[in-house]
Amino acid sequence: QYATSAFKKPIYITTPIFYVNAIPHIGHLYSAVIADSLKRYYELKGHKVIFSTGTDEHGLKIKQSAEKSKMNPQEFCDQVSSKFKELFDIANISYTTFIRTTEQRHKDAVKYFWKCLMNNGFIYKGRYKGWYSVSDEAFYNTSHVQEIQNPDSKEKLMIATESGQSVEWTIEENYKFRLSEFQDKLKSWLEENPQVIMPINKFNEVKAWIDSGLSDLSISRPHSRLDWGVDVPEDSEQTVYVWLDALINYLTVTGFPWPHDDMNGWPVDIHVIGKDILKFHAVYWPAFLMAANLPLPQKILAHSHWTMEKQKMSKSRGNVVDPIKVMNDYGVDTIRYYLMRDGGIADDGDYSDENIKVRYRKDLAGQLGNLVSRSISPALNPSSIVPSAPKFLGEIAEKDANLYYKLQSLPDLVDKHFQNMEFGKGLSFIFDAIAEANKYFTDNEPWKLKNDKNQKEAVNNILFYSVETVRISGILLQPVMPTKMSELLDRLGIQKDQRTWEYARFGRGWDLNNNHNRKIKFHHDEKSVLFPKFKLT
Ligand code: ME8
Repeated sequence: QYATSAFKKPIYITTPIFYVNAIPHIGHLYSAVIADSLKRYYELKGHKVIFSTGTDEHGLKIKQSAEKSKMNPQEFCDQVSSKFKELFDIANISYTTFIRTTEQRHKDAVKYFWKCLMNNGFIYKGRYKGWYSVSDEAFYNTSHVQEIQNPDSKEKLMIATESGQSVEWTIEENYKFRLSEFQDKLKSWLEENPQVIMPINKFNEVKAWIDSGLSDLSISRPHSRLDWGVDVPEDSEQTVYVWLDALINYLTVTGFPWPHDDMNGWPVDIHVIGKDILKFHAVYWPAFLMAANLPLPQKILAHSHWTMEKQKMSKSRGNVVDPIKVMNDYGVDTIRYYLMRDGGIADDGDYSDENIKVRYRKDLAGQLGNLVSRSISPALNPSSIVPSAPKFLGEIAEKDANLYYKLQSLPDLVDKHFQNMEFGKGLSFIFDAIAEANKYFTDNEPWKLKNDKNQKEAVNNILFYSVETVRISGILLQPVMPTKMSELLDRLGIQKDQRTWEYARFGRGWDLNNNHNRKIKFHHDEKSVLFPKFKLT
């Protein structure tokens, strides 16, 4: 029913579009780094990729934030949106589109989509009586709110149980979407696509929501309450609900409504989102798309959150990490690596400066950096030429076997874990191989053999295995650490067109038959060490 077309469509990856009510923090960067790493990974595997990110600029929350800053909403949005762009540029987030919901092309797409839902009979005028949270921009049933004592005063306060945000009692006329009609269709969608929501604990949550029953959803708000948004077509008394508006960004990016048959990359292959917005993406969004007769996303990756000393990061607690500052302190690729290695996919990850330092000291400088220095060390290899490849095409010597088999299986292993969105695990296999190569180097003691002419081949063999580990790891780590790995592969003299995933296979990088090896261009002075020991001691 929702089959994709036969031609090879580009892979389409998205991040959430971020609210501009506050400046970006490390959690926002996390979603973007996951999506960017996936984008680069698919590119290395030869796909064309559309990668969108951007900012969510409508709604009461934004309007109120602008008022607090004494700015007009558009100027306020321009200012904060540019902060996200700046962050993503610094972090090397290689988006192909940065979408803002205040752009005209987006407003047009929202209106068109609304008309599709209307024409297909899924919208009616109704009345909403219930709770609304401005902070979540979400409607809540009475069964999803609770009364608490305000910690700052003695007053009672109503909050949404799920998010802990305050809610207010709301009675208003608005348009409703017939969500209740989609319960069975959503159920079969999940049954037929058991991998569509990852990880599995999030899939189960969605299933439970759907099983517990779905009521119709308000999808507009009276203009008198909300005027910062897109007008409902043919009814300027109503403004489109900010979540419907926001979700449509994913269509806008592809040029929806498509003027030709070509859907321009639609549907989305991977929506990267945080667990806080799972219901919007995995229940409401597929239902909206079904109602508009459009193909559904192939995968929704709902990652967990970063906490700080096990506490939720929040501005009021003052435990929010400034991503630009930490990239300044530790380096862009260090932070990208840390986020991907230790970030929570199924369970929350606890952010700690100490752990960043340990990752840097042990993995990046201690293992990878060390292996690079050893492999290209002028002391062992004064010619700076990649040593002759060993005759591994025949029999593998016993002392080489461990490392050889590790390297040989590494690309597929990493591939498997990236496909399963287990980035931390994928990365751990790469660093296991690097650690194995360091151990191999130490055990074989090439520095003891280097002056013995009869041992030249043995030394070359050790150096070859070390360089080959660096080359393979360098290729596989590119999605996560693009700048550092580009520098690393430059040092090894690996041509740009030989850095794709298929070149990560053992022995692929060198012209083995000709014995014609590449010149390593390296500068082995302290200043150009890949992961210098500086400041992090
Ligand atoms: O929800 N840890 O925008 P938003 C990890 N505009 N990721 C986190 C995080 C944390 N502590 N905090 C936030 C919105 N995130 C809507 C989205 S999409 C059509 C509209 C990430 O600015 C995570 O991806 O509140 C979360 O889903 C997103 O930021 C929420 O960003």
